[in-house]
Amino acid sequence: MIGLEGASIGVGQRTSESARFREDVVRGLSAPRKALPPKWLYDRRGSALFELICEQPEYYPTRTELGILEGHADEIAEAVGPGALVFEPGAGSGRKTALLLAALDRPAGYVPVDISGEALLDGAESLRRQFPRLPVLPLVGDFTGPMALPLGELPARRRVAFFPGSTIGNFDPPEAVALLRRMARDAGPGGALVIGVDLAKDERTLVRAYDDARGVTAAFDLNLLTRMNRELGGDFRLSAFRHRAIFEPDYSRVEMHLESLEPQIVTVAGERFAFRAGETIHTESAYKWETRAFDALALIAGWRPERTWTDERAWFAVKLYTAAR
Ligand code: AVJ
Repeated sequence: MIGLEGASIGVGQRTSESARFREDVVRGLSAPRKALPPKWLYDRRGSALFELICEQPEYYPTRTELGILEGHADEIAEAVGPGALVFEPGAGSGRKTALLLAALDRPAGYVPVDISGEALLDGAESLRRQFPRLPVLPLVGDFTGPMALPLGELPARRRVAFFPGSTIGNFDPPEAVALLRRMARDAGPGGALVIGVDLAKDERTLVRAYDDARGVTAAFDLNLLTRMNRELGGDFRLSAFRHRAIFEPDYSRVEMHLESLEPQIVTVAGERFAFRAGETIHTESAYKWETRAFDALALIAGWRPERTWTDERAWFAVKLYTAAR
């Protein structure tokens, strides 16, 4: 249980977050192709840098999705129906959620879930101020792992998973299916899913979105080295690495990498790891879906496609699914 000043509920997890971080780092840096799960990018500073990324001119997803949610809030609310309990795995600042909650007819409650306790509580606080009569129950925990959401405690006409931001794009398809399936189980019979999905588009636009001119995304990526130094006694020199974003057409995904600029040995988590010059740590994938391909993925996970809302360039989609019995 990770309770924060009694303001949130922890979701029983066997190992502490720091032990999980250590495990992931040792496993990820020992692999022939070094990689780390992207969730570790989001410590307090990482979450703040991500908010700043969302304001960069090159990072179109946030702006585009907000536009879709604003432009179609009434239709989305109509399709979701009255008395819905909204739960949000990986809840962020709450701006998108506020748009949805404001449009919904008498929502039964809101349950944000996030690994970053501070960011979660800030977001929950802001929503409580905006919707003083709405029950808001933040849960600190890693939604990518097994966790029991106490949703049964809040009676509702319907449970709705809200998963905006194209966070689903950070998961390889098998993991994405597993995650969507878990959301279907949590939403239960008659449940719904409102999900933001970033769509495939030209490579230049995609790569620039993950390598902005001001270097905010680079700082966000490199912050993972700072975090390993601080939390796992690492000795990464930030000047010996650089951020890179590449598009992998075979996987239709953008990849973020931290590239070692020289041959070097780094100590972290009490172990030594050798890097060749040019060797990278793969820190994140962001899949860019075709809307029909994503529907097929969702179907495998137990979700039937109902509606798709998109922008005029068809760069981003907000999609509504209902639980397929
Ligand atoms: C929060 C997962 C949507 O993949 O676009 C932004 C994270 N990483 N820039 C994304 C991110 C680099 C972002 N998501």
